[in-house]
Amino acid sequence: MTESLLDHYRVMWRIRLFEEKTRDLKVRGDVSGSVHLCIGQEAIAAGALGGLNRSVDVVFSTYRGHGYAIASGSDLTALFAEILGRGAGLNGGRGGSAYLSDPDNNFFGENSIVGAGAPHAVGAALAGLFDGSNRVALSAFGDGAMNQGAVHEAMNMAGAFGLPVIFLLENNRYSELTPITAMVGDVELYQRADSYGFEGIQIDGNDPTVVLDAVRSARDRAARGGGPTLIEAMTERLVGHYVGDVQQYRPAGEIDDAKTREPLVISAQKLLVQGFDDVELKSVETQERDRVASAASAALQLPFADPATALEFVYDS
Ligand SMILES: Cc1ncc(C[n+]2csc(CCOP(=O)(O)OP(=O)(O)O)c2C)c(N)n1
Ligand SMILES: [Mg+2]
Repeated sequence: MTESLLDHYRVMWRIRLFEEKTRDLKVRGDVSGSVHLCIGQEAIAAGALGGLNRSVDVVFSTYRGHGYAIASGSDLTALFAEILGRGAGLNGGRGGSAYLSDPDNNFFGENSIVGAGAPHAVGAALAGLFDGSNRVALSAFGDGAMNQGAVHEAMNMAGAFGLPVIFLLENNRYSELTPITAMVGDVELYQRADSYGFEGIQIDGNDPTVVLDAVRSARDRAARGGGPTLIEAMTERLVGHYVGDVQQYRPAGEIDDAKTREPLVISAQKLLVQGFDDVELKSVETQERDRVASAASAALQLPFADPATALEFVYDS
């Protein structure tokens, strides 16, 4: 269980350092395809997983989803190996950065098609009503995805059928290079839940405890037959949309300002108030740094996936 703030702090460092290492690997040319990092948004995945019933609930994320795999308990070496295209990767080197999945840990994966995870989550929740699992499905997606038809259809169906789904909106206020203010007439996105007939709330997505509490109560409601919830978690992306995005479109000072209230800063401040000291907090970071570094080194030693197997698992009708 990832429930105490110290647990969250550790998982958020693991995600942050994994992302920084992945960025380094991408920059030096070891990773094929585009890479979208969740630096600054770690509290959402870390907190959300703590609010679920991990033995039955299932999670769907976007291409910015390494944090969900890590918070779900995926093996770090297998994750790096997947991103590096190695045969021993989590998905045999076929998925890469944007299509990780780990069904053994109930992480049903990333998806590079904006908004495509939401109908999948609705399907998983609907199936759970028939297979006796009583699972709740969590679908995480961005503010830009709120304008996709698939997300509208998913929310409409979940509301109409009262399905056990948690729609977790990671609002970092940008869709690629476009601010949310340029894309919608009303930026209070959580209010859209009203029109689907279920509750919508807006929370601080940089505080893992707040995220955990919101997900846990949405989960309780869903499990009681109370239907879906839309949780709008406000956050900030501290890096570009993809590795290589130079971000000319961001106003001067915006990122520096965001760094004063980012998840690791907020949690460290709270832990100090709870009585932990700087040495204890630094040792969490150091342990996670060692863990991430050794996982990356181990993955880099592994052989690349065999191109001759590329068509395995591909459906041919
Ligand atoms: C259906 C579809 N349309 C467009 C794209 C191109 N695209 C990739 S990421 C992205 C931005 C999505 O923004 P948001 O939903 O806010 O998520 P964020 O990247 O901020 O996490 C877009 C438009 C895509 N991948 N899929
Ligand atoms: Mg966004």
